[in-house]
Amino acid sequence: MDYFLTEEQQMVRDLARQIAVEKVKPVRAELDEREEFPTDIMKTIAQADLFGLFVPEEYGGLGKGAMELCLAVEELSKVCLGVSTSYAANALGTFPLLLFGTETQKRRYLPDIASGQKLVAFGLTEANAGSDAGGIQTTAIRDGNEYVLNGTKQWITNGSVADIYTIIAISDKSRGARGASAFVLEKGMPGFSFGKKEKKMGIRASITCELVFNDCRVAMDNILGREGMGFIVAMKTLDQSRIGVGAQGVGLAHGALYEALNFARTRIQFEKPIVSFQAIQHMLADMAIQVEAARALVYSVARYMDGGGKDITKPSAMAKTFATDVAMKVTTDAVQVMGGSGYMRDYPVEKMMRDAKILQIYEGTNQIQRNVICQNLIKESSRKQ
Ligand code: COS
Repeated sequence: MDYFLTEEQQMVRDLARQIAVEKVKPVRAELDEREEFPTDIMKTIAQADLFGLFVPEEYGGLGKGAMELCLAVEELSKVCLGVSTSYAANALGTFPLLLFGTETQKRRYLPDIASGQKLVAFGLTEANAGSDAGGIQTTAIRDGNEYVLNGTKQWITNGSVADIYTIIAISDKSRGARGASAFVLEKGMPGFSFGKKEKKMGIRASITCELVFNDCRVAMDNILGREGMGFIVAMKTLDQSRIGVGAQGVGLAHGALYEALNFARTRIQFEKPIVSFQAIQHMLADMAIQVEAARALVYSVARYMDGGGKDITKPSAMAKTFATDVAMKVTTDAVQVMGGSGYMRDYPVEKMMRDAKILQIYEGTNQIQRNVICQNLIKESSRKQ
């Protein structure tokens, strides 16, 4: 398939592909085994300017859009979802600044993000606020010209390795989710520390940990948007970032398909390569159809977003849901095609299958995405009548 990428988009894709193949592939199994954050790979990505892809030029970035970010994420995901998560979480953490930051906040934080000198993390989830994002209990109580933060954020990607954090906390308890506000924080602020580091099923080259706030004082200047806008900041951030999760699904599924295909061409059973058996051929054909369908949807939504498409909530939820369900199915089928070998750690598909599961969970479970999609369908149809 030719998706008619521009010359610049092809360059972004080729650069990310080169990093994935030359730097990530040789160490992915070791990073997974040791649950190690890919510090050196992040430096290589920074040198290639890929952290600046989604940052406007006036703040030191390359000023590109969702399509370019998806291409970079897809290439990294073909090889290692843990590395691609460590990279893509920066975009998630940066969107609140891009969408709601003041000029001063943007000038202060974005150049270091664009250069990759500082990593970013987004803190919304808590022990009692996962799918029910409005149920957050971390508080940000106004005291003079400051807010005092107390509470714990859970399962935060890039927690502890990031320098900049965009955090959602409740500043007015009486208003529930509508009393939430968003803040930008920095590592090292008094009262801000890191808690439990999680041990995960997959994406083990990505760090996930708690953020703990204990009377952490944050200046009023660090609020993003206005007081009370925190829930909207979070929802609009997720609208932007979910397409990147879709791109992760496309890349991961593509990677698993080609691992299975290459294996099937050389594995001999009944004196023939197993790829000559129709049972295997049909599985591979179905995997290829799903990968291409997911890619077509993700690219078309990314182009809609870059073209100034107004309501991105439903399309980005659709792309995330479809592509990540495809990733789970295709990685599972890749293990099946490869049989006993697929189940062993000597081959990468068992890791790919473990990695795929998180895509159906993070940045909103696929059940929540379906709720969002249908609520928007209902809204649209009532508008048309
Ligand atoms: N853009 C702008 N505004 C939005 C919005 C969006 N995408 N989604 C919701 N809102 C607004 C609503 O319009 C509503 O505004 P009003 O108060 O003016 O009516 C407000 O936000 C509350 O919306 P809603 O009533 O739909 O909120 P719910 O508490 O029912 O929850 C879901 C909505 C479930 C969709 C939300 O909690 C969610 O996205 N959950 C998943 C969270 C998630 O992705 N977690 C992953 C952690 S980050 S890795």
